[in-house]
Amino acid sequence: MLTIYSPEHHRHHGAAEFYRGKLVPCFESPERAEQILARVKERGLGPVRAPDRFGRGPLARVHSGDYLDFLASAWEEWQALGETGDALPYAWPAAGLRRDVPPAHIDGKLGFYSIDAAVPITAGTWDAVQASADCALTGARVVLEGASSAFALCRPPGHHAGARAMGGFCYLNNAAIAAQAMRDGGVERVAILDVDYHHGNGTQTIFYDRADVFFASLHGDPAVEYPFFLGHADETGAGDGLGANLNLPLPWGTSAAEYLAALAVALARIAAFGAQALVVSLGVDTFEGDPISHFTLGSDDFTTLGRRIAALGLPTLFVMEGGYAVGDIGGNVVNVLSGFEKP
Ligand code: Q9C
Ligand code: ZN
Repeated sequence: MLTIYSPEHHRHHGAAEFYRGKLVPCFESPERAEQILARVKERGLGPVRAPDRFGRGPLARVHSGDYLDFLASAWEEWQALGETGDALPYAWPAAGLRRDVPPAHIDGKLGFYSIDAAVPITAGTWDAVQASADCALTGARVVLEGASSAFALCRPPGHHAGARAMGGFCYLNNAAIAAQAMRDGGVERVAILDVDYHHGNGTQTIFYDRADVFFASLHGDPAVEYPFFLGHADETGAGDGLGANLNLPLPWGTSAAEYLAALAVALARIAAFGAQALVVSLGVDTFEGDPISHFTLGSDDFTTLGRRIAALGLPTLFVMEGGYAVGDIGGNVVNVLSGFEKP
């Protein structure tokens, strides 16, 4: 399987995120991508190439223009304040506040365009997130051209980013951008399977009222888990998209057997939808050793996960999302991908 990787990800390196009353070191680190790349090479998954550049066009198919403008200019505006650390939001237009008047000050913009304070913006963040999206778009192109699969080694991740909001370590929604590129490339029905531990709130929201992109997600129950405010089982889509959204929230402590049973439900629905291509939001933070998550999958279970996904028989693009057990992340990711290739 081809891996698409860009070293530009190093240019995004947040120092800290706000968590439980203090600033803590970012869990989402450059080391994550390096560990995955090292295991891809060590285990001979296949060739590794750099992404093509796609520019703003395909990003604007998913994200609003004002949001892209914000991301492009945020660091410069932040620096004009004379700050030396990372930009981080601290005030949000939550219930009862106005969303119809975009703020002019960068402090206001940071909150207006985010859902939490786990999204530091550094000097190279915009370049890194564009390169990450380019990895996903290159993967989509390769699959459109006939490859049976590809792995976009995206960093930063994307599935918490909405059409006009960053959050949860995510800035551009790589999986959504890739799925939309497949649609624009002529694939009539695309499915997105999100196996990251956290609900893919951004992806769900982007496609919620559409019948052409099916979204299925297995994740920690939002009653007790980030992102808390989306991902419940009764969210089934709206308008034309009614029935094209499937959430399978699972409790803390979910075992591999319970997880794979839920996966079978998601895969059956994707098959029934009649998907012609699949995008997998591949998070391995379902791992038993993950420092911020509460499922108990072992490393071998990721091989089974890959095999079960392969049984759909669809052209498949894997897009890297979360996973924070840095010592095990690479092995777990390559287990999924090699399980997919050798069912
Ligand atoms: N500091 C992804 O896996 N904060 N994002 C959780 C731990 C947000 C996870 C608290 C977690 C976001 C792509
Ligand atoms: Zn996650």
